[in-house]
Amino acid sequence: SHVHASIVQAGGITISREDVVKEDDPTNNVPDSVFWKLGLQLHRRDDHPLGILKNEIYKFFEDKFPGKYQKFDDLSPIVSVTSNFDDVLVPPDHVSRRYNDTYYINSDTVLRTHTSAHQAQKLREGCTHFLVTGDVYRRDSIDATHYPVFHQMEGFRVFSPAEWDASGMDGTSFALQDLKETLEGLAKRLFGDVETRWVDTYFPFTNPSIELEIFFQGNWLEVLGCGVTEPAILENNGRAGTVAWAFGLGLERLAMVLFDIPDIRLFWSSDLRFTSQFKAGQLGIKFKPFSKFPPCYKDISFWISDSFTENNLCEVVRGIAGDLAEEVKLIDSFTNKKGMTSNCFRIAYRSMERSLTDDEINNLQARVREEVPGKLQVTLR
Ligand code: FA5
Ligand code: MG
Repeated sequence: SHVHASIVQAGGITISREDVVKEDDPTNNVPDSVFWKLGLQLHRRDDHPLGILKNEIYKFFEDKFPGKYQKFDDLSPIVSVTSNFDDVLVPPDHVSRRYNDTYYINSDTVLRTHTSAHQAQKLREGCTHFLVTGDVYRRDSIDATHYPVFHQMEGFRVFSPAEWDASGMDGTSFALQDLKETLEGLAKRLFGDVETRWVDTYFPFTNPSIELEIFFQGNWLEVLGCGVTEPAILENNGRAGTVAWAFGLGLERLAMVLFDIPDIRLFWSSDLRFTSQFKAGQLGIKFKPFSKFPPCYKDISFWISDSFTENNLCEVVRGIAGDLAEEVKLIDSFTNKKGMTSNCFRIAYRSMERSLTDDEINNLQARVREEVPGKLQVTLR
């Protein structure tokens, strides 16, 4: 149903479908549906919730440190494995590198899985204070808060020894304190008086590493990861002897809270009932859902093989149903006496914009049943 020519513009370059989707290349796992997202750059639309949020965060840093932070929001999402993983010290055997989790164009090139992919390059270019915003890509499950494409903003700040010496603190404690203050200030600016908490975590590229959670509608929601940059990253990229902090925040997560957006698929909607509710520069808007259309559930059961993964199933379902697939959920699993394991998945089909017909859903489910055995090496029951 695509009427455009098969090229997109992103990161100041023209990307053609042939460069990104290679169905007969086993080192490539990018589906057509993901290629079409490459040039959309939702974060660069001033009247889109993600663009409104990005601009507000820019303003926070501009007010606090006028002219200090360099801002980048048009770097190509196609990056080397080196930039995405090695440069930020992700170990060679780390799970995030697997074909099951990352979109590979070939064995050396990926769709960035986080904006941290640009840290080393920006340091080498001499940047010391910068914000990098962009679309990021991950193979993942399907539900209201997960989508294979989402958006992050990376923040990075380098301190020279003179800055922490004067405080009487060591460099790491000084950077950590500044990082926390900065991000608590940002949360206050975006949400007013909210309850926040810091949770210890692990990232290969920071130590210590922490996550910020916001108490929202009765739950703690993780909105960003951050920490004090591993010295090796600074040493390898021309900044030996300095200390830095870095953060990566999830724009959809923050925007869902800010604007009351209930489903992550809505960010991609071109339905005027969605897009017309947001205005450039206006943060106080609450999204009014148009009537919620009923979901339709279809189950599929099959005997799995060792190579089966839920992410691969989700990719097949997305490839066929696109954004009509709301959720894919394992509802039953058992192993028989012969050691064969059967899984039953429940697929929820629902449009955000209209009612689906029985025919339409039956047709989608029939295509899922047709493609699943061949693509996933499983046997339907
Ligand atoms: C990272 O991606 C790190 N690069 C963040 C970072 C940068 C840490 C710099 C330290 C220094 P993580 O995978 O947790 O971390 O993602 C960061 C944020 O992106 C999350 O807190 C969340 O807000 C958002 N996020 C992660 N996965 C998803 C998803 N599937 N859908 C929507 N938002 C997501
Ligand atoms: Mg996390």
